[in-house]
Amino acid sequence: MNAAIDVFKRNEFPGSSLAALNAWVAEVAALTQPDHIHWCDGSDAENALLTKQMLADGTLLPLNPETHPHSWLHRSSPSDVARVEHLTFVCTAQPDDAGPNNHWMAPAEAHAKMDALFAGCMRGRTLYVIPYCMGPIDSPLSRCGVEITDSPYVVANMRIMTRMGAPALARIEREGTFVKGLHSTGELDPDRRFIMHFPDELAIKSFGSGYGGNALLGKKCHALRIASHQARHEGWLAEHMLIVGIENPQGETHYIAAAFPSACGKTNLAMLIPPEGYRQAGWKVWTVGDDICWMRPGADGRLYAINPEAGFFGVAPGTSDSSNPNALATISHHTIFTNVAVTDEQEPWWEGLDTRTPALDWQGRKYDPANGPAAHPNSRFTVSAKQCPSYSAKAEDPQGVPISAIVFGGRRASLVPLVFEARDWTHGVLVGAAMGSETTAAATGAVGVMRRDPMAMKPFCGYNFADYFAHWLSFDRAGAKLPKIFHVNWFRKGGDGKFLWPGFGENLRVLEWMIQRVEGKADAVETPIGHLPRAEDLNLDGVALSDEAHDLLFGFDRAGWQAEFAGIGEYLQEFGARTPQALKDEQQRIAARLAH
Ligand code: SAT
Ligand code: MN
Repeated sequence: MNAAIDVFKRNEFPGSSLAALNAWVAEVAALTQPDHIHWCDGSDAENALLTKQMLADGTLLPLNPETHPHSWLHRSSPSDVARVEHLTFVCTAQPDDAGPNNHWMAPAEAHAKMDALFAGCMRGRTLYVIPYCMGPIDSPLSRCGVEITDSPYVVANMRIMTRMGAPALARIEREGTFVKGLHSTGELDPDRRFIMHFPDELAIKSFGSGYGGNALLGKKCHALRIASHQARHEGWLAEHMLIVGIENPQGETHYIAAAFPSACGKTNLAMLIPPEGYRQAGWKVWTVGDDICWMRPGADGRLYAINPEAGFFGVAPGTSDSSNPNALATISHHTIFTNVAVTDEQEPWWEGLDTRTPALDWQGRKYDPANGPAAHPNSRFTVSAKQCPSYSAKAEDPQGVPISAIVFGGRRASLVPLVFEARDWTHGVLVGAAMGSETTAAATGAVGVMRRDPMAMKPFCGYNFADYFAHWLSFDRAGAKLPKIFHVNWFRKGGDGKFLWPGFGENLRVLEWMIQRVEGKADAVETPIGHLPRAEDLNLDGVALSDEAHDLLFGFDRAGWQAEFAGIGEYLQEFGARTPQALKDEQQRIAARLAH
């Protein structure tokens, strides 16, 4: 079939956005030479047909239809299991606009490199056109995009993760602009794999990977890297944050947005189940989002947030009935599992789920502990947010939810206490900019190495961090009613190398303290690094903490923080003269206070 013939979705008036879309699809088809072109409408019938096709060719494997109805397993290429930060580029005219936090390539060079890879790459394949909307379809905060891909697995995932299909296409037609994402799995060759972003053109080109963050272009590529660039110019924030609503026994709900690096428990915190005592007292937790948050100031000066995604692409290992029963309920049907193990009964399995021994590992080999974990440490589930028992009705509100508190956090085995509060917005921005965390399996490379990960955006900020910090600072202006900013560390370890804080549902105790601080009802101790609670300021009923845990979780180690602040000062220097003076001043003020 000649691809050029059926390229056109509809006859269009020249100059309309659908004309632009048609022209782009025609251009891509001419370059990539697909056998077929399919415009995705997002319907059930379309999804059923694609699923059938993927089951037939082995892209998807059936799971136990009794225990996991309409759920499938996908095994990726073993060399394609995580984001590839070293192959991810931001292509701005000036390298300084991408900043030292990004890999940079000149746009013309990047286009030439990518177009050479895309040339003819869809021969024998179908080109899918996926119109999608990030955010509720009728929200002024939402933004649309179109992903072109040759992967039906990507189509199936995008259908879960975004509002995909006909309504998105209608909005694109109305609005006139959309982000263009071009993706091909190519031959999945790690040496011919690149993820390129062109913020000035609102364009993405991704080749050689089928993995989530590299291939589901609505997610990190659009909703963070491109959106952060748009947000800077339009006065809003695109952040790597979960959004959770905490309802107190009086029925008042505070919404909290929290930034943690990948695989540090965002999904668990977003779906938290209150400890027994809290449940009995009437506390409830509502999930708005688990990974990405778009926020903008409302007419009342508060920040209003939407979750641009429609589903969860969550880490499977560690998800269990005790760590996250809501997630387990969510993924009990209509779920795509990627790189998990399976039991004899064809049920999906991963480390930490239960005590069964799996039959096959994530590569489909007979399970042998000598080969390492049965499920890949970055194995994932893709599932609609609507299946989550704690999904908030407000998640679909076009106006978004008002944010009372922003939380930053990382994996820090030492030094960093359980929680502290920033004195004001500028201090809070420094707390976010100085965030550090030990690396996880969500990206290729060494695991467990401490690195600076400002606002958990190191892999995702589409422009120079110095400008990003300045953008954050700019929200502190007349009339603003900004959230309080906190820092948490669920991962502090004791002398025996074990975690000191029980985490999971118990984290609500820390969130309650934050809410009380927002309401002006809780005490704290003033230290150079911010306001720390004493143990007695938190409700710790029913939590057994050792003396060591008390000391380390609620303590302030002046000498340790002196060294930390020296490191933060050096880190800010990396951004040179572009670093906002207000941030440098704040760092120096605290360093000086720490010195005596
Ligand atoms: O791979 S994703 O970017 O989609 C998930 C993550 O690392 O946060
Ligand atoms: Mn993430």
